[in-house]
Amino acid sequence: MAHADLDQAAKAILTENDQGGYTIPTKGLYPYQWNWDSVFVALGFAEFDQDRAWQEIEMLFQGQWRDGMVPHILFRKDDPSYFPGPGVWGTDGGPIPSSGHSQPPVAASVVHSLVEADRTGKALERAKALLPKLMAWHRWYLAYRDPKNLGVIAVIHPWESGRDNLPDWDEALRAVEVKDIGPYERKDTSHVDPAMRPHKEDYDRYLSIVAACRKVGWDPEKVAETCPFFVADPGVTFIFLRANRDLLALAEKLGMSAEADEIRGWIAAMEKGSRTLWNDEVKAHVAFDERRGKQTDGISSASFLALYAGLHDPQTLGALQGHFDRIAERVEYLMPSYDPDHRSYEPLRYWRGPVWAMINYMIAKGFAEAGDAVRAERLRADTARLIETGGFAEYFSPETGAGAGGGSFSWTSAIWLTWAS
Ligand code: 9WN
Repeated sequence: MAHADLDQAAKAILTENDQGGYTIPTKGLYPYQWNWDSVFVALGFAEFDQDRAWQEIEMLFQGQWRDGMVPHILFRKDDPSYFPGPGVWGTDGGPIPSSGHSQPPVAASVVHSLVEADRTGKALERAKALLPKLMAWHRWYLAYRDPKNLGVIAVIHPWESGRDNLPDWDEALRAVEVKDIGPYERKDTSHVDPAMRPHKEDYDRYLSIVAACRKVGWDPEKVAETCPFFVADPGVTFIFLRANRDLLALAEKLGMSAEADEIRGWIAAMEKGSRTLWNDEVKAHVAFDERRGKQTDGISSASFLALYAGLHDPQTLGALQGHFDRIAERVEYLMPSYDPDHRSYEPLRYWRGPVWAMINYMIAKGFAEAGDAVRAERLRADTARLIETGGFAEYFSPETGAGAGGGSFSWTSAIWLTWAS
C-alpha cells in the first residue's frame, strides 16, 4: 500500500473503533476502553483532530477511582465478546464499571506531547484540568505499588503490566495458588489463534489473582499486602519515571510549584531505586519478584525503556546498544518483546517474542534522547516495514514480519500516524 493510503487506512481504523469519544483497541477481541491503548490512540488522533485527542484522555479519566487509580479497562457497556467482564471483577471503586487494577501510566507523557504539539490554543487549559487527576494517579502508584518505598513500581497482575504472558512473570505466577475461579469460558481464543495466546494454566492464575483481590474488596492497602503476585516491573517503573519527568514539565509550565517539588522528590527516589532492577549478569534492568526477593534473568523490550526513563549513563547506554546489536543479528525486525537468545523466547506467542509498535515508539524516543539517532531510526524504519507488510495488526513476528493477534488495531494505527510513517 502506498504511504498516503496507509495514512488513510490508519485514520479510518481510529474512526471506526471510535465509540463516541473513546476508542476500543479492536472490534470483537477487545470491545472496551483500555487504559494505555487509549492514551497512545490520542497521539494518533492528534495528527488530524487535536480536540478529539484530548477527549480520549479526558474520557479515560472519567473512570478514575476515588482512591486515584485509573483502571485498566472501563466497561462502559456490557459486551459478552470479552472475558472477564465486569461481573468477574466485582469492583466498586469508581463511577464507571471497571477492572480492579491499573495499566502502564503513559498518560502524563502523552498529555505533555499534546501540549507541545498544540494548534488549538486550548491545550494548557485542558492540561491544567487533568493535572490534579494525574497527580492523584501517580500518588496512588507510589502508595500502593511501592509501599516499601523501594523506588520501583510493582504490578499485582500480569495484566497490570500490559505485557500479559511475559516470561518475567512465569515463576511468580506459578507460585499463585489456583482457587476460587470455578468453570469459565475464555473468549480470546475464539477470536484469534490459541497458539499465539497465553496458556490455560496462565489464565487460571490470572483469574485466581482477580479472585484474591475481589475477596479483600479491592482495598488498595490490602491488595498491596496480600496479593499473591507482586512483582516490580521495569516496564511500568520506567514508563512511570518518564511520566513523572513529563508531569514535572507540565507542573512547571503551569506554575504549580508545590506539585513540582513533590514530583522532584519522586524522580530522585526512582532514579535511585531503579538500580535495584539492574542485573549485573545479564547487564540490563529486569523484573524483581518482591514476594520472593528474586530477580529474573531475561532481557525484555522494557529493559530498553531505561533510556526513555532518562537513565542513559554510559554503563546503561553501552549495555543496551550492545544488546540491541546482538538482537538485530538474530531477528529481522526489532524489537522483540523478549530476548531471542533466552530459553523462553517464542516469536509468535504474545509477549514472549512478538514486536509491538508502541513499545518501539518509546524505545526509539529513549535512544534518540540519549543521542543515538541511528538506532532510533532503525526502530522507526522496522516499525514502518512491519506495518507496510503486516498491516495494522496487534503485533508482529520479529522473524517473518507477519501481522498477528487482532486486526485493524487502534494503537498500531496511532503509532503509524504519529511516528512510524
Ligand atoms: C488484558 C488491549 C490489551 C492491551 C494489553 C494486551 C492485551 C488484555 C488481554 O490487550 O491485554 O488487558 O485480554 O489479553 O496485553 O497490553 O492493553 O489491547
